[in-house]
Amino acid sequence: MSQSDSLVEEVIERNPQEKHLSDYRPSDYTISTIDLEFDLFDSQTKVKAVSQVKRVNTEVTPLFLFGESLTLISILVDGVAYSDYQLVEDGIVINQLPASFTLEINTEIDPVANQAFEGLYKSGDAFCTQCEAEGFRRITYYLDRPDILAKFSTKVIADKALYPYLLSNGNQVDQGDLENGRHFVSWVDPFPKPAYLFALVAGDFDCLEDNFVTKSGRDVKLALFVDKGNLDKTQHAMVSLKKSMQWDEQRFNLEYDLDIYMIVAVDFFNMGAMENKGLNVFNSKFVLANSQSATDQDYLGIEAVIGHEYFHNWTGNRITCRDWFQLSLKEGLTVFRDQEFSSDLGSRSVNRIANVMTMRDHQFAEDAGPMSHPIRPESVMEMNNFYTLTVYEKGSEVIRMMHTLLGEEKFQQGMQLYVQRFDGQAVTCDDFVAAMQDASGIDLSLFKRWYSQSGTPHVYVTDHYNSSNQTYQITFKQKTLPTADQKKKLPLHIPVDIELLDSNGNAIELLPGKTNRVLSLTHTEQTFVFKNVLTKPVPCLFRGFSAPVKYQYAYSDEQLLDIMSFASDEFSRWDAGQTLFNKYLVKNVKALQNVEMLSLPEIFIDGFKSVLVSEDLDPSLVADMFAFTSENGARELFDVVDIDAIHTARDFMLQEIATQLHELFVDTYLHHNELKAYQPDIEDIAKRKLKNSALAFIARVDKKLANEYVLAQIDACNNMTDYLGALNAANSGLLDCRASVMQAFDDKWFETGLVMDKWFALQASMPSDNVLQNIEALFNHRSFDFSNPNRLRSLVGAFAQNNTYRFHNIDGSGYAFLTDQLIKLNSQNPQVASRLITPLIQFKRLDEKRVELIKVQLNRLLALPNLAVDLYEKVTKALVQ
Ligand code: B3K
Ligand code: ZN
Repeated sequence: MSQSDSLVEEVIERNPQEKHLSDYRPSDYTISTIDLEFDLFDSQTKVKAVSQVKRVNTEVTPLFLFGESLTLISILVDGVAYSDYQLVEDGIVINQLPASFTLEINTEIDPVANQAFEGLYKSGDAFCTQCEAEGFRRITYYLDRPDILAKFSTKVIADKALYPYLLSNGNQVDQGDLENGRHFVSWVDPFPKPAYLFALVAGDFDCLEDNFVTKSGRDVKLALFVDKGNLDKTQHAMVSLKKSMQWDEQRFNLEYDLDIYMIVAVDFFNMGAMENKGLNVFNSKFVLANSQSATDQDYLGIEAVIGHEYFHNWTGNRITCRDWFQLSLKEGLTVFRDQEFSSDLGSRSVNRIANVMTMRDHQFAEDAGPMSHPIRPESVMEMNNFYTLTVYEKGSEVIRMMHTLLGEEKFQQGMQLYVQRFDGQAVTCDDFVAAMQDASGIDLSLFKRWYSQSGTPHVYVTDHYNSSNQTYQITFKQKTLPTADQKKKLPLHIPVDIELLDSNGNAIELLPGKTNRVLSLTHTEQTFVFKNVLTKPVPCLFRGFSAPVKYQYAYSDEQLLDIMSFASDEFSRWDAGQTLFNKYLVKNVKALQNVEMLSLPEIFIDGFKSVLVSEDLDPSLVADMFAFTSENGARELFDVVDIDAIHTARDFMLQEIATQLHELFVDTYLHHNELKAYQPDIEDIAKRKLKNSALAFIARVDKKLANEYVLAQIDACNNMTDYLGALNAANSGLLDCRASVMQAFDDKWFETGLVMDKWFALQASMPSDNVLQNIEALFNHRSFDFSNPNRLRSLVGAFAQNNTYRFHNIDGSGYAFLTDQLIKLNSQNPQVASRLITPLIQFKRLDEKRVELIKVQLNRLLALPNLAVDLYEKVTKALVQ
């Protein structure tokens, strides 16, 4: 046993225990109402919480309430001071309580000292809260668990001049002036809710107001609060909110339920946004946009996140989770809903491709790494560590598979039944599946394994065509490899949406009037036979990515080109292009390892040439066809990951494509480079996307021409997408103008942190050996702020996550750099640290040297005397994997 191994064991022994799904017990006590009063001061905020509490059992058991970083002032039971309690490490135990009583707890908290941004904290000059998952316990002692649903009322008191707006959940019921320049506002939320949905905001804002009339005719007030001076960046968010409200009525028959819906944008926020009842708090990144400051992708991201949080009002708030292991009940479902929203409003294929890229580039790695867990995890140390791609994105894929198996109509019947049965309750994933099964009559018992089994299934496909009896036989074998958390794997219910192309590229009719069919793969091995197939067909497999699996079929280049040209599903066309690219990537990596020549055949180039010249393909799809598997995604293609060979082979292929199609890229660029008023609509977004993709390819080959184009584009452009597109080409192509255009951007935008995030991310992704020195110098940049999570993600996160080759530099400098930042962040904001560590823990298939270098860094973290549980959970799992 090495020294580092023994350190792991020692630390594991003295550290926090995991909580298990199987240990769930209903609470001994319930709380029907809680009346909160906040007297807001920077460092000494007073919180008074008065709850109506009932014991469920006859036996007198102590009441344990969670609490963290609180100063207790007093406890009263039925109005009388109470002293039979003990303060313990993570809360308070109150003894000898009656069966039903009024509990008053007075505490004091320090919002300014709260740099973890969980509980009540200050973002700039405003007070705001973040309670999910377990932040409410940093506000007062409480039964802070999602199955305790209570009616909340909140009175907020603060200085009137500094905090003219005092907001909380529900409807405003009272307000007034107090002594010493203070004032109060009172709110009542009529819907019982768990504490994680509580919110409070106090500040001075600009406010955009609007209204929405629901389909039953109720008038809802909409209010969007932003930092002063930002009103010109709120229009798109408001329009997105109204579209979300309308879409949920039309597609899911779900209507908003309060008289007011508020969104507040703050600059200091650990994630994207939070769906607090009636009072969403958003990272300003997902609210603020105008043509000058935001890219097309920002516009789309805002629409999606506004939709996501709004959709939570039903899937999350009205019906919530029984316990945190059920997180995917609300998150997987709500991601599915926001993906459908974006697809209905924009291009379905382009949205699908983006979602699948996230799965392949990141979720597959998580599922194969030390943090592997099913979408409904079975054990958790720090809940914040489970807001993962698996719970969210794979969770959404699981809902999507049910949608594929049931069809839209039955799926919607399932949703209606789910809402009818469980409105106002805290329920489980099993409850959701039962509603789907009962409403549709479709047996989902085997399907439910997706909730309890982790890992990405591999599906191996072979086929046989018998010309004498014109039958086509296709065989699927499924296998899920053991994962860090789970050794034994069972076969899953995998829907395979399939289409067969005949020798002319026409889709064969598989069901009356239909050219596709969804096969249900439920066994380890299964064969399906198609009759009356006149010639050997080309199978289009997993159309629309019908299941989150890795599949393999020995496609010839010609077959892949057929799919690229003729598949009826645009996703399949894109996917065939990816498969073709991956095939040659694997070949070239092997060639490098065997010291052989690299190559890319003519048929490959010709195939992509026809994509580029095609007049009927959506330009956005064309751009995606040229967005080839990233270095992260490529790692999934190998059992042993050779970082250098993947980088070199991939770069060779991109260079080859750029060189051989250079003139066409120039034509494409010029063709789409129109000067017109900026509109973030799908047609224009698509054109800009393809144009800027072409520009980056041009920058690989003709530096002089690219330099000209970049300067001209910056000079002429009237929007951030084109500005950034030009900057990206200058940066990735290391063009002569790079330094000057980066400096000009900095001079123009240095006061706007959100815009500078794009610049920091470009700096972090610079393909140059001195990128790390550059990044280190940027810590002193006038726009950088280490305490702001957005800045950190843009600089440190973008480097570690996207600049794969440099992050994994064999001298170990990338690993040491990231670890230095994590050590600084550990005590300040462990949640953000725990997100940034991801690329450092997914090392299992790397070469020995890199594995050793990474382990040294992980052991540095483990040796910290105050290592936060967030990091502890990941570091220990990584070291024992
Ligand atoms: N529910 C929140 C995420 C909370 C994360 C807590 N660490 C946002 C969302 O998924 O909509
Ligand atoms: Zn969510």
